[in-house]
Amino acid sequence: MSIYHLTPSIRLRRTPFTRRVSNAGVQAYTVYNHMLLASYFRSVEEDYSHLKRAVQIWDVSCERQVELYGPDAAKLLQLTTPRNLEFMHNDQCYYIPMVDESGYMLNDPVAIRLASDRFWVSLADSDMLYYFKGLANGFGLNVHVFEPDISPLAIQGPLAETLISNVFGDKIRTLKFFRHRLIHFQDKEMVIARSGWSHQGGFEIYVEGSGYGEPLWDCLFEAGQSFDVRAGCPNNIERIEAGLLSYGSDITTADTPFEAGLGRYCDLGSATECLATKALLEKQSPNRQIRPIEIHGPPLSSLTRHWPLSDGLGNSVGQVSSSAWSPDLKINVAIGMVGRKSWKEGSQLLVETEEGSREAIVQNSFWT
Ligand code: THG
Repeated sequence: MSIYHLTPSIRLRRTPFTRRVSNAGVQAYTVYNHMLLASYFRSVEEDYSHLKRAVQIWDVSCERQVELYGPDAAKLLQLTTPRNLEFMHNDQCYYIPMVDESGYMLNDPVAIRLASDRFWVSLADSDMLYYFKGLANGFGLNVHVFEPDISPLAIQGPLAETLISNVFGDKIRTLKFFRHRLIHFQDKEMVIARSGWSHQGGFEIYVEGSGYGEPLWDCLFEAGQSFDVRAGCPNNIERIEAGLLSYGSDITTADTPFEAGLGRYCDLGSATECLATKALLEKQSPNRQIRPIEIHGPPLSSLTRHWPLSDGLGNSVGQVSSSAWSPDLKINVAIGMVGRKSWKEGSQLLVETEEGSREAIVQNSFWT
């Protein structure tokens, strides 16, 4: 891939942590929700090993929030997702497939319920603010839809809980996965959730405004010194091992939640208010689905276009959308969309990479 330089402008929004990320030695960025997101600090491999043994602080401000606030907030959100929100608690987060009226994926955000009439939708990489505004207006709903000034900061890694309890007290250890509560930092209340885009454990703090970004960052680094805390970012190797899907890469508007392997988040019997429920009833047995794939041979470089998958007879059976060399597993781990005839565990396929043809084996489950 060529190296490009970025021309700064107001459109390329800063975050409350931009200066700290830059001083921490970020080496490459990707673009996410029209913002910069660090993609590695030392190397993807070094960041990976560190993430799996210590604790990292991630500026994930690009996980933009859409706030839905008002009597029809829950109704509006339910229009967009086949996951039943009826029994969601006010301290709960849900990973939700978000779909259009035909059941095609528009986003796969984390929804945070703050009150019975108030949600944040913590977006993956697509512009859902306008979609929500359109639906709210079209349906004449009584709800405010806007982008609040919230910048998530993730604390991820096996030592994340130790670090967070050192700063905010031992009680935080009782916070359950995908639950949130309020913490106090200086004179400010902040929402903290046990969540994050890794399988190493950790938290996300939803930082409001820009005034507390650097003090909070500095406080976490001071407290984490003895745990070898480092600046980090979502790690492509770790997230493929964990099977965390990336919207825009592994899932697009061409896919249904069932094809994306997110059928467990579809409650078609109860989420009847979702615009796509009827359409999805017809799409429950897809002809292709996301699969973990091991690619044989030496480390492959990152993919810059889809890698076609074929069976032994030369028939096209799908494509690989993400791939990385796993230093721990010593294999190339990958995510692909695979046709029904070829998707069973152990299925031997051929993948066409930039570095030639390789043998690829469909796995039963992701690696963590
Ligand atoms: N945190 C927050 N916002 C986000 C992300 C996040 N927005 C963008 C992106 N990540 C959205 N995508 C995902 C994908 C997977 C998960 C979270 C967000 C995730 N999945 C759990 C898993 O697969 O193990 C399961 C969650 C569940 O079952 O409820 O965590 O990371 N704020």
